[in-house]
Amino acid sequence: MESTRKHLIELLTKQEGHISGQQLSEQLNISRTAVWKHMNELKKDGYEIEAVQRKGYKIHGFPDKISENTLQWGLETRWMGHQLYHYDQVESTQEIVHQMAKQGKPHGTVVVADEQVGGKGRMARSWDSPKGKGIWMSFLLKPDLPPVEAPQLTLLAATVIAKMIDERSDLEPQIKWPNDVLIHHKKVSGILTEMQAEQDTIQYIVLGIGMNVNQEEEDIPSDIRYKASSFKIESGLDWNIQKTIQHFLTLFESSYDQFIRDGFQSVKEDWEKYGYKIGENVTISTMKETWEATLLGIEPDGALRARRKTGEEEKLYSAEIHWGEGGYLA
Ligand code: BTX
Repeated sequence: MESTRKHLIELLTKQEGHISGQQLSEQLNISRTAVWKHMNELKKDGYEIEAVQRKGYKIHGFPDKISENTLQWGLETRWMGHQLYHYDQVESTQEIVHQMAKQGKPHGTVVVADEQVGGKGRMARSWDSPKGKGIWMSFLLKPDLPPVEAPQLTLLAATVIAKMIDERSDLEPQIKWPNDVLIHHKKVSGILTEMQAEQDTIQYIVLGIGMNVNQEEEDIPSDIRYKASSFKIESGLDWNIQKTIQHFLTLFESSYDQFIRDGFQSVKEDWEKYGYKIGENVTISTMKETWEATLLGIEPDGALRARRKTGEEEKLYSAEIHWGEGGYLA
């Protein structure tokens, strides 16, 4: 959001009574006409602002509606979401962030949409993203890491989502390797990490997060209802989407900074706290074979560690895991 508008909301919020156009114009160092124009923009975003002649302006209500303004107001991050864009409807927030990366937008740029009509999952799968019901968001990251370490960011994002759900509710989120967040065995969130790299350097990463927040049972497509759910269905409560996004961005920023500073170890510990079916038996399919295994955890580099019936331990970077009873196959 434009910093003037952010400052304007701050001034209106701090003021007990009315604040005059003159005072605002002086404090913001803009003309009174500019103050008036900003007020109109805020009203369009759903802020309830009263204007009384000779007294000035007073704020009565904050919008429910998500917008760049409402998302940035109260967002206390150092870099995450300082450039933040909101759209009512898009094909996919991933594509928008890819374009932004090419235009040279900075690390931490965030794009949020109310609805996606071409939401993408991994391997050309689709991601259902109904209007106003969830968080459909992608962001641009420019980490100074070798490309082989990029998948660790997917695990990091999953950990942050699980932590956020844990902090905001009584739910017990779990992470299904590598990238699904589950509640009561059902998928409530998915992550799509796309990378542009050149030999040994990551040019940029577009990290896409889908969170099913306020869908009711009937909002979930019937063919995936058996394996997909939402925070609302599982908690019985309506979630504030704006606050949930802000909470996520704040947690993500601090976990990301810690990861860049200290390496994957901190992520690994958190991940294992939420790891789904760790210690349990599953069936694993790789390109070569299908075998019975016990999931052991993740490796210091984020690979999945599993033990064969024969006792041999394996490190997996990509595999289909058949989760058996109570679980499902992506
Ligand atoms: P995935 O390939 O792990 O999961 C996709 C599969 O999950 C689908 O084939 C379907 O079975 C199921 N599915 C589809 N929609 C949903 C849903 N809303 N909830 C639960 N299960 C579903 C996961 O891919 C990665 C998803 C990333 C989505 C974000 S949203 C913002 C960004 N923009 C975009 O286009 N994608 C990302």
